[in-house]
Amino acid sequence: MKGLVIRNTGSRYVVRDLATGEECACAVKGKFRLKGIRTTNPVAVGDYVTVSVNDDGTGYITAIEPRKNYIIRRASNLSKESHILAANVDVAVLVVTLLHPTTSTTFIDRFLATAEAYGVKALIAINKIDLLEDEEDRELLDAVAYLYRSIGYDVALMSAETGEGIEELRRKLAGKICLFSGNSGVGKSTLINCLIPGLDLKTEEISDVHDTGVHTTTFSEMYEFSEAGGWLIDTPGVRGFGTIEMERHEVAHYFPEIFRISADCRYGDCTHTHEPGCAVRDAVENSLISASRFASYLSILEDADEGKYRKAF
Ligand SMILES: Nc1nc2c(ncn2[C@@H]2O[C@H](COP(=O)(O)OP(=O)(O)OP(=O)(O)O)[C@@H](O)[C@H]2O)c(=O)[nH]1
Ligand SMILES: [Mg+2]
Ligand SMILES: [Zn+2]
Repeated sequence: MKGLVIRNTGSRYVVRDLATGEECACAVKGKFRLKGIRTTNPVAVGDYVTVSVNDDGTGYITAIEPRKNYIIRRASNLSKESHILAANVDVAVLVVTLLHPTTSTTFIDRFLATAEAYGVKALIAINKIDLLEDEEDRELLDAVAYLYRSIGYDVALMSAETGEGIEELRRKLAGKICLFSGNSGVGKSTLINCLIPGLDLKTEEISDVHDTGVHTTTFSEMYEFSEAGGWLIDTPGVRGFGTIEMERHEVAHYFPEIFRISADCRYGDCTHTHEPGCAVRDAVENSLISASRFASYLSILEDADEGKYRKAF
């Protein structure tokens, strides 16, 4: 049977038969590995697979179709193991909130850099705008939206609570396979419930004490969004976003605005940290590149250094 992996819990997978629409509980048979990367899950939600069905209706995944793309997250910066969030994604929707909880710019930038590295289009979905009542909060919203739009990212503003911006989001995602990712409590499952009436995914109020989500969604699952082939993938909230190992000189490639300006650096292999004649650091000083973006760039560069350190000792 040929099917689509729609759910992944630990080493168990649910595969939807593409011909009949029936679901089959599967395990993986044999070894599937991504070249050079250790992953916690060899098969991911969004994979097209071949299943050998047993007499009792369960099955074994025996082959994976070549992936159009996939997006990977390291469990933490020090972890060697990576987790494939999803495969064959058209849009990676990063759900962020400015308040309750507050998504850090480092988190946003690490996610965007990873999407760039894998060639996956990203959409920044700023949710819970109903909570931004003060003028100061509204100004912050404008500034964040302006920053990422000026780099070239698509930014959508919305409130799952009031419904504002939901129809626009629906239009942007129509007919596409969409991965929803972000910190716990930003409203990923709530948004998917808004977009697919009747779905009723579990959602939970964030913690008053910590002002963070309580990790309500515990596994990845994709839900049919429209008959035109649209799917929405809900995933568990993540704390940090460990990027995959990148070479030092590669990191700037995944920050489009830094990459564009780096053409004017004196040295072709400039890392924009200490070299003379660095156009990027000039641009940061003159506020042509945002200080928060540059800080995120440096934080990923540090990870790259750590990798080298580990390898050398
Ligand atoms: N005020 C307001 N609250 C919202 C909005 N969207 C979601 N919430 C609330 O935020 C809380 C967390 O929402 P969830 O959908 O469970 O968040 P999640 O991102 O799926 O969290 P995890 O599954 O833990 O990763 C719930 O109490 C929602 O009702 C919004 O636009 N405005
Ligand atoms: Mg959830
Ligand atoms: Zn430079």
